[in-house]
Amino acid sequence: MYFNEKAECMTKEEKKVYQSENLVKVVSRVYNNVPTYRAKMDEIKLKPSDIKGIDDIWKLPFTTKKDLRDNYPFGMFAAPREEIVRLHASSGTTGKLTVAGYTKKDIEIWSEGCARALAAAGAKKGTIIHIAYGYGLFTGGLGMHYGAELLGATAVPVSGGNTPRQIMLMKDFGAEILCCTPSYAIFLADEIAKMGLTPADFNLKAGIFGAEPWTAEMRHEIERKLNIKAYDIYGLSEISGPGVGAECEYHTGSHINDDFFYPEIVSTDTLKPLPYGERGELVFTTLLKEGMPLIRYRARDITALDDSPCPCGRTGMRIARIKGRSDDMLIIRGVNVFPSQIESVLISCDARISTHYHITVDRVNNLDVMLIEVELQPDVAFDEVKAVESLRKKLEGDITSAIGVNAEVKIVSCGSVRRSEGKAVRVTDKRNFD
Ligand code: DLL
Repeated sequence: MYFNEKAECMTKEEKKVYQSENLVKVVSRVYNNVPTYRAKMDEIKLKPSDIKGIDDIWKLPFTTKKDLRDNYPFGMFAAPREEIVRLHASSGTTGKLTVAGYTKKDIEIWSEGCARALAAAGAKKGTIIHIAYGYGLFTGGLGMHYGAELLGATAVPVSGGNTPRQIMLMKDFGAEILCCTPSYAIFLADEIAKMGLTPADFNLKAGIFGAEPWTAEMRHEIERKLNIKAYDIYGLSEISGPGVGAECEYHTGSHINDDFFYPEIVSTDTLKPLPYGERGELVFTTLLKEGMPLIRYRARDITALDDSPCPCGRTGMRIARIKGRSDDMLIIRGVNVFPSQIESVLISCDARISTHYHITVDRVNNLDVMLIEVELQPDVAFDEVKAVESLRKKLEGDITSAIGVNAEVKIVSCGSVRRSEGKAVRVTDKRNFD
């Protein structure tokens, strides 16, 4: 089922014209309103009038998270401050967050992306949508919420946490579609089983899962345990949030809403565009956004593009399941975490703590767990058990409040964190997303 058949099934020719017209507009918008873009374009002597259509997109400079950080908080906005009706934010590489600002029209576009995803998973007017993505600065909850309302469905804004209450509400309200991270879906399914309930006690038909990488095996596990159809949804806050792309019933990859967000794949080495089918880094240009339009934003997600026809009739270019990232960002229980954020906490927490640390991420009982092993400074006595224990507790607390995810901290003796001769290897990720 489509939300907007005309847009979702535009012919390739129609789409090219539409994308070209909007690219020309957005380039002139950022050139005239965002000093960073003007400087980047002036530097390579590129004028907005050099961009005549979508085929010229490769001429434009890239945008990175660093640009957003350097312009924190509002320097990338291309609309007057008072036109911004919403702010969201996700983790940055340092203590500062990556900010996104939306005008009313941006919220409409984003909501439509989410409404398209919901409709593709079978939602329609009145469908009860249980939204267990977090509400707040994270885009998951509010994105799906606005999408559900735009569709005329019934949104249940449960947000994250309190699993027994989630299960009770899903059952009592007769939720038909579940929206949450795939790892939380498995956790929910296991808790449901522990409570002695079965899928027959629920009215669930489908789930829309994203915000973190997941595998075909996880899909099968969710589908089997909850007796639903599981759909992938992709997105990132810088570009809008969930609904940048989503799967249809054929599960042939996520259809990107490429009338809103133009995707490219570039080589991680040369940054040159790669042909369809080749794996590289995903790059997006927002074609319609007003608040914070981004040109050739490096999403850092590794995937490939597929423009072959899909039996569903949608013409949105598809991306293969995300296999990894070209930076060191980890996604732990749906929360983006950079090792550099953890390092900042270690440095600021207590002078007795060194910066020799190692992070191990694993999945235990279908939930992500993070262990941080850290050494004390060489001149600090390790044998005062009480002092070490209180330091450990303080670190755990500081990490939770800084990154929003619990970690187990282990204070280890000096020299026990493996040293590297080249770049320090800070992270071991034992989860397997292949
Ligand atoms: O995770 C938006 C979102 C919310 C998407 C709910 C889907 C559902 P950020 O917090 O900015 O935004 O994180 C964006 O998460 O660059 C990917 O690395 C990862 N990611 C998002 N969706 C998927 C997915 C939201 N379906 C970052 N598969 C992205 C794999 C995903 N990775």
